[in-house]
Amino acid sequence: MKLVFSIVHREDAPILAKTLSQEGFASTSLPSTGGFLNRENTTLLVGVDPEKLQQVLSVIRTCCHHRTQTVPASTEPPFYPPFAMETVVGGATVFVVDIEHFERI
Ligand code: 2BA
Repeated sequence: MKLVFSIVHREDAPILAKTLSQEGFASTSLPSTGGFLNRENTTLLVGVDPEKLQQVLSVIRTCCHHRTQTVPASTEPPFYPPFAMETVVGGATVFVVDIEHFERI
């Protein structure tokens, strides 16, 4: 089994979870926060058989979109620039790991 961690925009998370469910995939949504922008996002966990991994990735590609977000200006080093600027966020940041053991108890 594989475990897909997918960090997505909050606005994309509900339709992603719904579409995954409609296609027969279970998922768990966790509230999360990006370390750079310090904005809330959502991390979806999806346990999936290896042969269905590409189907899950395809759903993520379909449901998650790029957005341009403003990085606020700050005088506090080292994180933000001294002037506001824009950065592109998403569609999704995806990590796939091998699961050694899985069971439902
Ligand atoms: P944030 O950390 O808030 O990052 C939001 C966006 O800011 C990133 O979009 C990227 O375009 C930009 N960014 C991030 N760190 C930067 C830096 N040090 N300098 C300049 N620009 C920077 P995405 O790459 O699409 O990432 C979206 C969210 O996915 C991230 O939100 C974070 O929550 C997660 N993420 C991305 N890469 C990750 C990684 N290697 N490990 C863990 N989480 C990650």
